[in-house]
Amino acid sequence: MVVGDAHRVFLPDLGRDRAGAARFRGLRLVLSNLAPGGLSEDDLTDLVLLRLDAVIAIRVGSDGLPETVHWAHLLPPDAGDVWRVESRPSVHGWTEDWNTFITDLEGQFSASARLQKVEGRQAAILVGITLGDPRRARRSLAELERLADTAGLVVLDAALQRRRKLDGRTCIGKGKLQELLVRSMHLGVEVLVFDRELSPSQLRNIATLTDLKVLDRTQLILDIFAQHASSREGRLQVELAQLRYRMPRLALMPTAMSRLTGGIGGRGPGETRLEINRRRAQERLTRLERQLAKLGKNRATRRKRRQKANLPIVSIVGYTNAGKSTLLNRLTNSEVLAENKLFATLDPTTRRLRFPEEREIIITDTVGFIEDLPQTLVAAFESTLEELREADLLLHVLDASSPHHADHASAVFAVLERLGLENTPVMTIWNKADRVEPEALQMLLAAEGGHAVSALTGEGCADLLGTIEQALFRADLQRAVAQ
Ligand SMILES: Nc1nc2c(ncn2[C@@H]2O[C@H](COP(=O)(O)OP(=O)(O)OP(=O)(O)O)[C@@H](O)[C@H]2O)c(=O)[nH]1
Ligand SMILES: [Mg+2]
Repeated sequence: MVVGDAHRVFLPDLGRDRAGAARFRGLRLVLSNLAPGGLSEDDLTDLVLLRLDAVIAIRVGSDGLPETVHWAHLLPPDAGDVWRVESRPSVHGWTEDWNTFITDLEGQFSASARLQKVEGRQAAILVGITLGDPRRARRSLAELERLADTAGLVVLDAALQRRRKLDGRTCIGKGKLQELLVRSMHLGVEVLVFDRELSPSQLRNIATLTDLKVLDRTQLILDIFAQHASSREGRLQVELAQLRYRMPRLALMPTAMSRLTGGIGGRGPGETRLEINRRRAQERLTRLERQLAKLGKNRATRRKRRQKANLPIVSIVGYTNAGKSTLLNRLTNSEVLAENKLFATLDPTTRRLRFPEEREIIITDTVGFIEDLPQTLVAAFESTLEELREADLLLHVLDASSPHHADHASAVFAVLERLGLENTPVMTIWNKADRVEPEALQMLLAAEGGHAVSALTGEGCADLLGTIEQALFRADLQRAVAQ
């Protein structure tokens, strides 16, 4: 029982009982309505956001006696509408069996949710919000789907909202949020994934309003990194990035942390304890930074040794999934893990490559780049990426078969610039040539320059080696002449 005034009632926190994806709360909200008219906008919002069985407003006349009744309940997926509002002239003579009615309705919700269910994987809806170019937003959303899939989610729907400005509290508007919640009930979805980084308070507000697990693009990428990190340094780096992401959010999520942690978005490499409190988090952060600084020193020592050996260094860079590891394998006859997954490679791999005439070079493969690579990750991976500074030549691998290669290239150049590598020579490699029509490939090469190869079939790779050798040792020759 809650008492409000003629304008509004504040409902208490209803707890999280029964908050299964396709279930109602098991609560009906019965209001005495002093104002004329039926259900208000707020009443319908409560119906959706609180997943109430029904909202029932009984109009109270000036004599204090009950008059007309309006009530609303949610509708199953194929109904075409989100809710139905009904009314009758009086509370008396009401014979419907509410329990049967709600059980039936819930049955229809969970039947449609079950249809979509994939065993052992959490279902998600993707949410894109764009202020500008909807094409870019759609492409980014498609990429988010691949990220979600790599992280182990099943994507059942995606929504893109175009707005003039972001809603400070929840990023998207309240109406859209309601729509998403009903959709998630219809589909049995437990996770919303936002295609941008949410501020700590936005994250909290959306999670509190919807009772769904809320992830953003950054968390998803961090999660994939956490799953793929295998070296000690890589694991520490990911943990550092995760902690830096979570620290400002921990303060705002004292009780709701359970929704932030656990499952996807909450997996950490190694021994990360995600339920740690803020003080412990700060201690852990300091320790991680110290450990990483030490490992960074070792790395620098190794690098010096390599420099002493005076071997030229070639680093392979490029967008994630462009085929960098496959190319390294092809060029050096080795077997670095290459997979049709985003961020399959996290730890840099170094191989020696011997040309005829006893010329030797070092060739390294690194973590792939992506648009909007989270700042916390770039910072945490600094020592790994620092290796790129030693490179005499960068091989920029592009997926020639991707319709988005131009955008991928700009994302890669943006990261290279951020790392201060704009002066290192770059050789453009158009990979996956086997998947492109020869004429299209010719046009691409004529317009953009570079070398076409297929790391998979080996086509063009021998030529590429020759070009690399020339580029490196001709430079050597020039240096010798200059001295
Ligand atoms: N058709 C075709 N597929 C290729 C080629 N090169 C790589 N692939 C495939 O593309 C996918 C990604 O290859 P990887 O070598 O793992 O790509 P990567 O750039 O190292 O990716 P990350 O480490 O995840 O950033 C794999 O499924 C490869 O088999 C190619 O030349 N042709
Ligand atoms: Mg790789």
